[in-house]
Order: sequence, then structure tokens, then C-alpha cells
Amino acid sequence: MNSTDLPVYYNVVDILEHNLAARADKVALYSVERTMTFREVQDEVNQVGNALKSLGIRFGETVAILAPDSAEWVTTFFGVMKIGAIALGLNTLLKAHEYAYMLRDSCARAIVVHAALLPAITAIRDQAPDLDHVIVLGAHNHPEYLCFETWIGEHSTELAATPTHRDDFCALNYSSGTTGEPKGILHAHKDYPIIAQLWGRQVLGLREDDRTFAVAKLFFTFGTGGNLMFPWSVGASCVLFSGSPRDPLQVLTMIQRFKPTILYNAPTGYAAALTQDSFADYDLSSLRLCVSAGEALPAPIWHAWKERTGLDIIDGIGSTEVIHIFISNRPDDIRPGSSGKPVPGFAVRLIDEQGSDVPPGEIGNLLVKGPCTALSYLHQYEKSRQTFRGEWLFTGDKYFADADGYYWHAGRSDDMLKVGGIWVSPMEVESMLIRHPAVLECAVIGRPDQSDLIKPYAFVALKSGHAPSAALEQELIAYCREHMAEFKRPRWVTFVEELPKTATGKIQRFKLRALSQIEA
Ligand code: 3UK
Repeated sequence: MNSTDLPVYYNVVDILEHNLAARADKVALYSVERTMTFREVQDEVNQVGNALKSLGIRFGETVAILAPDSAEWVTTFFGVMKIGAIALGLNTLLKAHEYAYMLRDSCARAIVVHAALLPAITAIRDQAPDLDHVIVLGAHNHPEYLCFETWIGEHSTELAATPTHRDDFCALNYSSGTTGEPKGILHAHKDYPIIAQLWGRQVLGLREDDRTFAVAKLFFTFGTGGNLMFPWSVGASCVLFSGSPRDPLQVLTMIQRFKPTILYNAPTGYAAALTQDSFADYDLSSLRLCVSAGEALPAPIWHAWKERTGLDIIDGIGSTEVIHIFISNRPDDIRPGSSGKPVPGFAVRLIDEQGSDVPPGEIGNLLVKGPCTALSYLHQYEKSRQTFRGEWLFTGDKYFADADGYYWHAGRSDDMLKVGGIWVSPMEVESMLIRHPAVLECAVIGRPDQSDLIKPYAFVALKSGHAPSAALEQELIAYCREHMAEFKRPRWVTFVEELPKTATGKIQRFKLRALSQIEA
């Protein structure tokens, strides 16, 4: 499937609306707070769309959403796209200065924000010059901001979709890089129906009687696709999870209560659930299939999950640039530890530094070509030219293919780390550590934990007058935890006299990586 299979004028809200004729009164979404049928979702989407129009939000303008996964997240998301505006789902784990950058860079004109996350937005309101409207979910005491419920309550449940071109942009996500600011990635209305067909139906085999549940959040395209677009494209329901991915008991409780058939999680999520003493007490019998993405799923976790639950995990590599999974295992064809085979509709290449294809068994740089890849990074011309190479996307991943055609992840060509499925730039952690008064210099690398999943590991040289100690190690970790998104903090600190450097003073991370392997 590609874009010409869709009508020229196509609005992605069709993924919701095609259900109105067929199953308007079926439950579309479950959550602890609210359960809604397709008709109820549609009514609220229309109210949001009308309310946004009444604020003067126009075609092509950006509206941000900063909230835990919830019914309101979903109705806002579709309401924005239905009027031809662009929905920006913000990562709820970030700090105020990161929101300031994203709101400014995207020229967001309005934000729908949960009251619990509002302080981060009020703190930077004056740094987002285009942000004319703040709409708050839940109770708050800022009379100058709109209250979501009253705001939409004044508006009609009737609204015709803006006849957007299938190639018009509808959604924006930010993704971090090694250096510099996060990169805005725009996707078009056509991209979600295409990937829903190519992976959701073709590979995963989603059906109308499925019920999906994602630990991965809706602000991440892994969640938006897997837990919203794909189920609704086949008339299935989704279960939204507003809790923390780092709390495995909450996750298990949700599964027991809402009985999903499909579970999406990151490898850390599977590993964390397996370590719970009470794991066997939970009823997971509704599940028929599990999906893992965000980082490579080590084979031992796959086998342990299979042994404990009888369930297969489908590991697949996806990216925000491509929108979702493009190399994947399949329900009837799994090689644990590998990412599986290219999803039909995508082409992949593995090339060496000279650009020649490498033979099976040899590691090369992964390129992918597909019908739903983004076109560029917003406002990042040079970085875009390096990454979007004609029809091919340079993923930054190293891979090799085995003799049977399965693809195996073999690290990154940059220093970026995937921690719990989310990007961490070692340089960002280093620039935080260096602000601590005891730190002279430092370097951060990835190190596998006991489940073979990568976590940040810091090497630190101290200023004179400071001595290494376990207390100082904890202090440095706590310092990062406090000042940056928590998942980015180093999990271990090793104190060194000095860091290995090249003659030109560049830190030799490969030496540190070798050192960390000897220690482990
Ligand atoms: C890494 C994997 C090995 C890889 C994503 C599914 O992760 C997603 O998007 P991001 O833009 O990151 C992309 C990068 O993450 N990666 C993802 N999945 C795997 N590495 N095995 C995997 N299974 O480095 C890739 O380039 O955050 C995943 C669907 C939608 C997504 N956005």
C-alpha cells in the first residue's frame, strides 16, 4: 500500500470515523477514568475541533498536547487533525526548558495541558511567543487559562472534517539527537493509514475483536500507532494507561482489569514485570500476543516471558522518522533476539562506509525506504540532508542479516543510547554532571544491566579537594535525577584519575566501553 491508494483529499480522522457507520456504539477506548464508544469519541472530537476553530486556530497551525494518556488526549489529538491543524504530542517526562524549545520551534498556538504538568508550562509561557491559548485538563487555579471541559462544553458536536490533502502534515513529534536541539518530525495524514495496513494488519494481524494495551505512551509514535490508529483502523478497541511505565505492578493490574488481547511494551517493561515476586498472581490470560520495540529485545527476556506466560513477543524496529515498525518478527515467524525481516512495503539496505552493500553476516549501516517516511527535520537543513537521502532514510543503526534473512541489531553509528526505549544523549548527561561542583570532567557511555539492557554509565574525574566515595556517587546520580528527565540519570558512576583522550583532547569512548566490559 502507498499514498496513491488513498483519496487525494484524505483526513486521518477517517480512522476514527469509518467506525461510525459500522459500530458507533462499540467501546472505542477504555481507561480507568473514562470509557467511550466510537460515537462518544466522535462527538467530543467535534467539540474540540469547533472549540479550536473558535479560538482562531487555522489549517497548518500547531496545537500541543501535554497530558498522561487519556480520553481527552485522544479527542484533542483527533480534534486538532480534523480541522487541518497539526497535533504535537509532548513527552510528559521532560523539563520546562525542553517544552520551551518545542513550543517555540513548532510555533504552537495552543496547548492542552494536564493540571499536574501545568507548572512546567507556566514557567516558560513567556518563552513561547506564539502560544496564545492554554487549555487545562483537571482542576487548577489559573483564571487566565481555559478549562477543557467548560471550553468544549460550549461547542457543537457537529463538525465536517477539513478536506486536507493526503500529503498535508497532521502530526509532529520531537526526537533527540547526539548534539543540539531535538528534531521536529512531521508526518502526513496518509502515513497512519499506510502503516496501519503494512504493519498493524499485514504483520501483526490485528482484528476487530482485539483490544490493545500500550505501556508506551501516545506521545510516542509507537503508542499512537499501536494503541490508537491500528486498533481503530480495524474497528478494535484500545485501553489507555495513564500510569507510569516504570511501575510493573500497575501495568499487570491494568491487564488483569481491562483484559487486552495485545500488549505493547519496551524490553525494560517486560524485564521489570518478570522480576516481580507477585507476577504469577496476575491473570494475563486475555493476551494473545505481545509486541516489543524502542530498543532491541534480548533473547533471554523473550524466552523468560514465553516460559512464564506462554506468550510470544513480536520484536520489531521502528522509528519516529518512519512513523512505526519497518523490520519485524511475525506471529508465525519469530527468531528471538533478532528484529525479524523487513516488513513488505519497505526496502532495507546495509551499506559500508563507502556506500556499498555488505554481504550477509557483515555489519552495515541500515537504510530504509518506505511509503510513510517523513521528508525532513523541521528547521534542521544540514541534519535533514544527512538523514533523508532521497528515498532512503539513514537510520543510524548498525545491523547484520543472517543467512536466513533475519536482521540483528548491532549498535548505533552515533553515541546515542536507547534507555527504556527512549533516547538519551550521553552528551546531555555529561553536560549536567559537569555542572556539579565536584566534577572536573566526565564521560557517559551505555552499559548493559543484568537484563542486558543499556543504561547510562558515567566516568567522572573529580576536582582537587573532592575524594571518590559511595556517597558522592549517589549524590551525582541524585543530582541528575533532579535536574533532568529521570530516565536519563546515570545508574553507575566510576571515579577515574583522568579520562582517556586523543592527542586532540577528544574523549575516547571506545576505551571506556572496553573498560566497562572488563568490569562487568
Ligand atoms: C532503536 C530499536 C533495536 C533504533 C519506535 C517502534 O523507537 C522508536 O522510535 P524512536 O524514534 O527511535 C528509533 C530508534 O530506536 N530501536 C527501536 N526499536 C528497536 N533497536 N530493536 C528494536 N526493536 O536505534 C531506532 O533507530 O524513538 C519504535 C515504533 C515507533 C517508534 N517511534
